[in-house]
Amino acid sequence: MLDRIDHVGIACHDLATKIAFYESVFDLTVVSREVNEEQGVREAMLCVAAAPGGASWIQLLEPLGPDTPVGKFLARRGEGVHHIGYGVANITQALEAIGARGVRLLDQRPRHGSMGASIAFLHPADVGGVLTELVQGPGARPQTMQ
Ligand code: V0V
Ligand code: CO
Repeated sequence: MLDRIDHVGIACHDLATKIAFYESVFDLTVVSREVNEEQGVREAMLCVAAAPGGASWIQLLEPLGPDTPVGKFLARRGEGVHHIGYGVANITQALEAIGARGVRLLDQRPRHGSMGASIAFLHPADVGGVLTELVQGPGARPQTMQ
């Protein structure tokens, strides 16, 4: 059901500072920058590798305010890994199957995600404390490093 690790989301206080860190220390490149009002984030995607199954990304997340998922996370835990996003072929089918197995769905239906993807979150308390995101990428999503 889970095809690959699409991205790892990392919460940070200042996006520009964190981008500069990942670029200078790891030679990564920002592929996309977006503000997602619905999710309460300003985010950047940095391409890690173009493996045969598709690229993966580091998603740097800065909150748009304190009363957002990432804002609350930063206040409670500080900077660090916020979620794991898994690539799925059919997000609607995956949600239905996972929900039927007793995991609470934070999103009953897919929402708009980075670079045109469809995304949906699973409750971390039902996944061993890991906020888990399902990602169905559109054909247009870049699969190579740029
Ligand atoms: C909160 N908790 C987490 C967590 N955030 N546990 C693991 N990982 C996280 N990231 C735990 C927290 O420690 C508490 O556990 C409990 O959940 C309630 O925390 P809270 O601060 O009161 O927060 P809530 O309940 O208001 O909201 C928590 C959830 C919320 C997970 C429900 O953050 C949410 O709906 N997240 C999904 C949307 C999201 O994260 N969007 C930003 C990324 P204890 O202390 O009770 O045990 S957007 C994105 O990834 C995009 C756009 C993309 O990929 O394209
Ligand atoms: Co994400």
